[in-house]
Amino acid sequence: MTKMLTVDTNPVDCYLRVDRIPHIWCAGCGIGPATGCFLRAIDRAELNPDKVAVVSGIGCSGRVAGYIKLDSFHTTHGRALPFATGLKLGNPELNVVVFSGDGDIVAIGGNHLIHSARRNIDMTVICINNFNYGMTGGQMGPTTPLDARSATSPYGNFEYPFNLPYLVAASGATYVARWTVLHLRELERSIAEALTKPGFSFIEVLGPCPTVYGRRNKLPRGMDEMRSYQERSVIRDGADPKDVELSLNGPIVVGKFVDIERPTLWDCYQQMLDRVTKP
Ligand SMILES: Cc1ncc(C[n+]2csc(CCOP(=O)(O)OP(=O)(O)O)c2C)c(N)n1
Ligand code: SF4
Ligand SMILES: [Mg+2]
Repeated sequence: MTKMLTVDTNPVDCYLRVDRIPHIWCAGCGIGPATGCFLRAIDRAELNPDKVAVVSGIGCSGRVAGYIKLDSFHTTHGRALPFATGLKLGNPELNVVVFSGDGDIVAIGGNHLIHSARRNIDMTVICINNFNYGMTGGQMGPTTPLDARSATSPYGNFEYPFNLPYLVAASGATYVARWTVLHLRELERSIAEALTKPGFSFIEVLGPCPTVYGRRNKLPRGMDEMRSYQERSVIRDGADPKDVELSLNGPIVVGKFVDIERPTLWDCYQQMLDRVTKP
C-alpha cells in the first residue's frame, strides 16, 4: 500500500474508505477516537497493512470494519471471534484484529471470548465498552454498571456486571489492558504493543455513548465527559485484574494489567504435529 499524504489529508486517510464518510457515529461518541488510535497503531507497530485483517460484529462499534480500507470483514452479531479464528488458522501470517462492542463481544459473543482466550489464539481484540447496546437504543448488557439506567433497566440495573480484564485474564489472555478515549497516546501505544505480541491480546476501551447511555444516566457531555474521565481515572500498570471493577460514577483504573508468555494455539498444534510425525 502506498501512502500519499498532502497537507489537507489525515495521516490515517490511507486506511479509511473515505467514500463511506460521513460515518454513522453520533457527535461525542467514543468509537471514532478509538478507531483513530488503532489506525495510527498500525504504523507505530510497523505492520505491513497488506497483512492486517480487521473483523467486526454488529453494533455501532461493529461498523468499524466497514470504514477500514484493509482486508476487513463485517460479520454477524457475536461471531467476529470465530470468524477471526478461521482467518488466523487459515493464514497464520495475518495479523488479525477484532474490533467490536461490549454487546457483540461479551454478550452474544461471550462464549467465543472466553474460549479464544483459553486457547490463546494469536489475535488482538479491541472491545469498545460503552456499557450498553448503543445501536439498538441503549439496552442493558453484561457490562452495564450496577444502578445504571438503560432502555431495559429504567429503574437502575440490579444485575452484577462483568469486570472484563478479570474475565479475560482468568480465561487465559496473555495481554490485557484498559484505557479510556481520553488516554489517546497510551491507547495507541498499547494497541501497537498488543499487535506485535503473540497470543490473545485484549484491550478494553471505555468510550462514551452520549446519545443513549450518557443521556439516560445524566452523564456530562463532550469536554465535560472527558474532564470526568480525567478526574475519575487512575493509571495503575500491573494492577490485579480482580481489583479493577468499574461502577457507574466511581474510579476508573486503567493501564496494562497482564503481559505474560504462553504458547499460542498454533504453537501447540505445531508441537503436536512434531510429536506425532516423529518416526
Ligand atoms: C442475532 C442478532 N441479535 C440481535 C441483533 C440486534 N443488535 C444489533 S447491534 C446489537 C447490540 C450491539 O451492542 P454493542 O456490541 O455493545 O455495540 P454498540 O452499538 O454499543 O457499539 C444488537 C443486540 C442482531 N443484529 N442480530
Ligand atoms: S448510539 Fe451511542 S454508541 Fe452508537 S454512535 Fe451514537 S453515541 Fe456512539
Ligand atoms: Mg456497546
